[in-house]
Amino acid sequence: MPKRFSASDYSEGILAGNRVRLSQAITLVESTLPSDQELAQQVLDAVLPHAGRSVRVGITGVPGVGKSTFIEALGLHLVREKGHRLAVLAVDPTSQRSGGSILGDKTRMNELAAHPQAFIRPSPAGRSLGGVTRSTREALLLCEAAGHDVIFVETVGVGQSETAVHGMVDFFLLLMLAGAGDELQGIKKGIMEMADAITITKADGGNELAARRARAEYQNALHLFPLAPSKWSPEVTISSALTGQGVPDVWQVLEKYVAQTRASGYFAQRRQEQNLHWLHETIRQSLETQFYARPAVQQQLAALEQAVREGRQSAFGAAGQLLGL
Ligand SMILES: Nc1nc2c(ncn2[C@@H]2O[C@H](COP(=O)(O)OP(=O)(O)OP(=O)(O)O)[C@@H](O)[C@H]2O)c(=O)[nH]1
Ligand SMILES: [Mg+2]
Repeated sequence: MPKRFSASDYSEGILAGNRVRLSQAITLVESTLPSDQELAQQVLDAVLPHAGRSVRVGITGVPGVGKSTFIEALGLHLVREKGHRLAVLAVDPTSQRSGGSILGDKTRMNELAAHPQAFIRPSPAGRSLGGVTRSTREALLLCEAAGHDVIFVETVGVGQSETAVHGMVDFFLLLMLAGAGDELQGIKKGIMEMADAITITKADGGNELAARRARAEYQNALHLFPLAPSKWSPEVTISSALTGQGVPDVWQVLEKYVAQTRASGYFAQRRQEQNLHWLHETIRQSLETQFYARPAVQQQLAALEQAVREGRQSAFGAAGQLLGL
């Protein structure tokens, strides 16, 4: 039985930069036990005034595009050259792999994982998108309170998790491969529209020319999208995580974005909107959980489902009956 810490044990440890306590607190926010959740909320409330001072970056792209290798290269640049403190989190609700994608990938992030200014945390395994999104967002706040001033949130660019990640970050980076059609890359137009920057990966060896061509194509394609509320025109770069070429350029684009949107007020406004969205999302989720946990609902749900399936009762009527319980 692990020792049970108090809320202030956690919050003081986190604020002092204690990585073990940070990890334990993230485990706490990932827990679905009501007693853990209560404690987790106390910890979050205690550290919240110290959170928020970071740049939050979403990173997405189809499996194999080179996300892990790129995060290792850019991450090392940030901690070594720029003196940043980086945290890498993941939203990977589909992962059945032990501990999620990042852990299986740690071989690709060896040096970064071992760096004292970097903190890497895999996606909680076996949870719904809503559950993973909530705990990742809370983990992000804990990392900020621990002094991490750059947060990467990685997700695999194939499903709905991009929208969830987009809703918790300041800047959204899409990794693409040259020489493969969009269909091949499984990237939907909606995901391209969310991107503040695209980098064409693996621009090395015989691939460089194709990468330059792809860059021009994507830049043109992005110009066709209406200007985003940020008033920022997304930029396309090419990079190789293998040689390191073009990797710092991606960070320069981000710094330009942050400077521009901070000056315009959009940066702060977007965070406020995200907080509000999160308030309503939390209410919606807890109402739903409470509803399905009611004994009367649990007793009658199956029978009403059956009635709706067989057309004996309308969905609307059955829902009304359950909600009235
Ligand atoms: N030539 C070249 N190969 C690269 C580069 N970056 C990654 N790769 C290779 O591409 C493959 C996939 O890289 P990962 O970093 O694991 O890709 P990923 O997007 O994290 O993949 P998932 O975790 O499965 O979603 C590996 O074999 C890498 O060695 C690069 O810049 N140049
Ligand atoms: Mg990976």
